[in-house]
Amino acid sequence: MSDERERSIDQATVELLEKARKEEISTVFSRADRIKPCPIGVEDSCCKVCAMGPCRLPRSKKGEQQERTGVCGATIDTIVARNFARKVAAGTASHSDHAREVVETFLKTARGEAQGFAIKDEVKLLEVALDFGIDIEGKDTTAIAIELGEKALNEFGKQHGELVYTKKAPLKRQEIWRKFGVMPRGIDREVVEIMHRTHMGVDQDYRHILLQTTRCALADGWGGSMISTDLQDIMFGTPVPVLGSINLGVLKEDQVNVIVHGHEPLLPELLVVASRDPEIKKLTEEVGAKGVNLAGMCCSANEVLMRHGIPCAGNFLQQELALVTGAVELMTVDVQCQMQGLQGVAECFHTKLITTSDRAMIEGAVHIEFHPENGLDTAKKILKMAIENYPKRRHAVYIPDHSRDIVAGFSHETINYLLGGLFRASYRPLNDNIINGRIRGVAGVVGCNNVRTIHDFAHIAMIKELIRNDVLVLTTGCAAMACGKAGLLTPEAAREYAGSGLAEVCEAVGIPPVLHMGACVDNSRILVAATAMVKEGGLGDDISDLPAAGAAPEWMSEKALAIGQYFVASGVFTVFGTTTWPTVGSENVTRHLFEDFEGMFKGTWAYEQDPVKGAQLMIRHIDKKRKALGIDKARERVLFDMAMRRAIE
Ligand code: SF4
Ligand code: MSK
Repeated sequence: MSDERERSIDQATVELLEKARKEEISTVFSRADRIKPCPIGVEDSCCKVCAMGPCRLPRSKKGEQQERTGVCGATIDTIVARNFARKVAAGTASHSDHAREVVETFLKTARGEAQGFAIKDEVKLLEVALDFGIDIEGKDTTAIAIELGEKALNEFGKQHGELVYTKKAPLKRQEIWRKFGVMPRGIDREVVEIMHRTHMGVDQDYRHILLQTTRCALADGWGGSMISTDLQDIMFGTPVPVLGSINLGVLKEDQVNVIVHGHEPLLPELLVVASRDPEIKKLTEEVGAKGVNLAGMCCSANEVLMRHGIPCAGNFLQQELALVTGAVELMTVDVQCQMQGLQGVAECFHTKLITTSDRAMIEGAVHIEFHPENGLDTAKKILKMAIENYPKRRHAVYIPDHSRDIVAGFSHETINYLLGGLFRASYRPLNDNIINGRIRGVAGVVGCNNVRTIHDFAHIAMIKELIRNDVLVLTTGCAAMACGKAGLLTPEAAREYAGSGLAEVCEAVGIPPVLHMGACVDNSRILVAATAMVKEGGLGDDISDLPAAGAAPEWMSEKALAIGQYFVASGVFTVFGTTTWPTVGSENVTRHLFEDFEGMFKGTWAYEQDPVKGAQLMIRHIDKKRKALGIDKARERVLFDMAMRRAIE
């Protein structure tokens, strides 16, 4: 493997990569050295949808004209658009199937059939019930929750009409969606329709395919993801800022280490409860451990971090390395972003890998299925297994001494409250600070890690450039964790890294310049926050008018493409990074997404490998929007005298 220090900017990762190399343990990093990306696949110029192919249609290296059609006559534009559409469908399906599981558990909770779950946030229950048009007058919590659960479940199989949550978007945005025929009808229907349209010999006009791709992505952002976030908040509590810690140094040599990995916070919530059970504590003492140390990985980590302050062991590229410490007794995985390579690493140690979803098994792993009806019993069973495994550690443990304190859990509701105060919760102060220029704009920087680039580097380089230029950053997923490890998720980071205007506001309110808003499905919180800014007034009448931009500089998953597509369709300028953009095989498709979409949806894609240049593209876009709003002059006048400082305090 190439020098470990070139693979990550995170020292804990580098140290464990060195350990893995010395002990000849296969990881995603070593496998990436062995397997080079396919040059045709990388530009998606390959069609495999029928058995007359696969048809490979790479771009000519010398640029000469050549016929680029498959055996059936499908053009390269159709092929590339079909491939892109299928990726967005897979991403939408993933977020939305997660949401379905949440809704079904929510319904069981409301009916008293789920063990260990409860309706924790009744205020949010009422708010969401009203969004769904439920008459709450004279009904108790149980009745409202059951009705809400049934209506939410209906969103998946609905065949006609419009998804309920699309009504939350600014009116102008809804009109745009209707005008282009991309208003999502039902979540499952939009995914199924992509699979049909991209079957051999169906939809063969790339513009038409990309419209359905957009409708499907909107069913994710304003459907599956938003439902998931809201019902999780009602069941587990709407996040408020909590103190936590992050990085592999959160593992404890003298404790039973259990890592929750994946995306659905259902079992992880119960593991938190079970870990505090006296019986579990007693068993832990009996094996000579000082306690059960629950830690999170990937988006499950974000979920339990922001609701319980459970430490976060790391992000996507650190999942195998957590096991390389030799300190992990047990790791649970449910769905999404869990590498099959985990089992190979687990077998090098005493670690037990437990698959818990009926939709996902890994060969060699132990399967203990989670069902809400006996969820707490399952959680205890899993913890007991971990405790029994503690005395079986057979290697010297090496836990890198790297972890950081962070503040996480900024929901839309919290931002509203923190900036506006308990009795006048509103986005007014945020909008005012954007209008007066202290805050230049807002950026959502989200998404994964990708082993084809330096771990965490692009996230941090981009975000530092943004906050240095007074752009407030909202972050989720693995990007949020990268920020935590780099020390950007503390209020003190404002003074150290932010421009003077942003730092003034952050210090006055006591918030970090980068706000951790949760897991991948919680990108819906960013949509809600953007809509709240529009509704507050003074920054235009659509999301596309806001001085705002989005980015996923280290994306890797199909879910990231679905997220990007719904951000673009919601009017956001969205920059993706890493080594390539998946539609480069077709100039027409790429031009349509990168240029034509701006005219249609007032939001567009951009691709930039260099994260600092990517940040500068976002800042240019933000400045363009400030100019259009007529607030560009404000920034020039901002000089932070004492009177202004007092005014924001
Ligand atoms: Fe080739 Fe057409 Fe079949 Fe695709 S659908 S594999 S382009 S023949
Ligand atoms: S976990 S989708 S690697 S953000 Fe949501 Fe991280 Fe990307 Fe998975």
